[in-house]
Amino acid sequence: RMSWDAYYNYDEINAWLDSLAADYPSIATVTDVGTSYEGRTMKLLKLSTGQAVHAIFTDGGMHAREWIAPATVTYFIQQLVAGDGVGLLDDVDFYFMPSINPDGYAYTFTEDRLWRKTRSPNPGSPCVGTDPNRNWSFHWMEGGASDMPCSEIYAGPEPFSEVEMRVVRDQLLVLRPRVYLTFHSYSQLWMYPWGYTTDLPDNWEDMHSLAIAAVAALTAVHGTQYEVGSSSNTSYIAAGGSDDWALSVGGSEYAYTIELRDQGQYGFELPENLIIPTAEETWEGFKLIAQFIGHY
Ligand code: 0X9
Ligand code: ZN
Repeated sequence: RMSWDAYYNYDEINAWLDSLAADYPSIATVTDVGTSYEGRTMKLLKLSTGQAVHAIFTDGGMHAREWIAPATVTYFIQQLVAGDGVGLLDDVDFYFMPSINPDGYAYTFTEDRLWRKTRSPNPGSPCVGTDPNRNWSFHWMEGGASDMPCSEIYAGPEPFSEVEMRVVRDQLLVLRPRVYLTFHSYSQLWMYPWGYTTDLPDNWEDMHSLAIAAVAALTAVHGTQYEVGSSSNTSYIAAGGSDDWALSVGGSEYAYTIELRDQGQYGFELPENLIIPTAEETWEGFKLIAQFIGHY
């Protein structure tokens, strides 16, 4: 029903998630876990055989215009239910939320293709929206974030002001996944914390070496090059990101922000014929992480 030769809107993604629970009842469970500011239902998909010890939580679409992220995350889901995971589901429970900024994502289909933020109004300002990846509480507003509502990196009036990020946070607090993956675009970067400082986390070497292995698997598919490093060292300081929160407050052992294709030729407007090449190479990196977690 989804074909990955086109981008799908929010309602289509939600309908597809529901269809998985019906088509694969022995492994797929879909739960409504919240409602966006404008009233859209947010769904969590769990893929599990009931045997696994470890969990990987994967989200996409935090930034509305980064369409390749939900497309890639839904491709992972398709591969897993279609059996390309070969044994992966026995070792790892997978949790997916492919499009965690529903109002922003919908807005990019109807009003403004390059919208980034949420769609909640800012009292006293004509500008709408908060940057969801500046809105998490760990070292909130300490760098690379703005307190001005018209900014593209507006952190919000307080941590977790955005209901959509509270919904994701609350799932992470319950599930406490060993691995947290958040898919963005673009730049071809496989990044780990911290974003709020150029200091490195205690276990950065483990995160670094696993990322190197994932990128090697990715690159082997089509030759696409990725850079690996902490987000502040590979790109810029930005506090209030979900990855920093997941590694610290959320208790995940591995937290990655992956910036998918490309390197700026098309940027956020990656053509539909590049969805499959992007998704299939990233799937190899994703699988490597899952296999590692399943065995160690
Ligand atoms: O700035 C961001 O939120 C991410 N880049 S994007 O172009 N997709 O907007 C990078 C976030 C990296 N992680 C942290 N800074 N914590
Ligand atoms: Zn982003």
